[in-house]
Amino acid sequence: MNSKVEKALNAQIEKEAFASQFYLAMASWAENTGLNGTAQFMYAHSDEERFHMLKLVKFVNERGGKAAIPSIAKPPMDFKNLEDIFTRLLEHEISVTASINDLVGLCLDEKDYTTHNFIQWYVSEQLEEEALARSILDKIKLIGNDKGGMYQFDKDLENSAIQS
Ligand code: OFO
Repeated sequence: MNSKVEKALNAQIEKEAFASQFYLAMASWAENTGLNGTAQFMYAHSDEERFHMLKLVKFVNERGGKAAIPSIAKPPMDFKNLEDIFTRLLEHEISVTASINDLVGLCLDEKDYTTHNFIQWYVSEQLEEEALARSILDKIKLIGNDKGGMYQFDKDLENSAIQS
């Protein structure tokens, strides 16, 4: 496999692994804060990011490259509130989208059309994840400090985590 593309895919493996840990830290914080719906949502999201990482690991190995399993930086343990965690989630997804876009550019520069094709799945996934994070943040902003609204929001997230 093209060594520049292999290096970039390995960097992406690390980013997906960190995203998984980061959302796991958010899940744990939410669980300890009594926000069970948010916790379920974040546990599920953390699993998804691990799946994104595994998909890359398998692709690199199948294409004759060597997937590097990274050590992962410790994510924060404490968050301020719901708005804080979803703002951070959106910011993180935006940074992941930027690195996916860089990967697309690199594949084109290196004429690696197979990886280019593979990475399109991540392009669509990022689009969905950013849209979801934005719509959740909009709701949180609407609710403001209304406790009843917050309770309902958390319940709704629990249902969406169960369905997804
Ligand atoms: Fe949502 O980050 Fe993976 O791709």
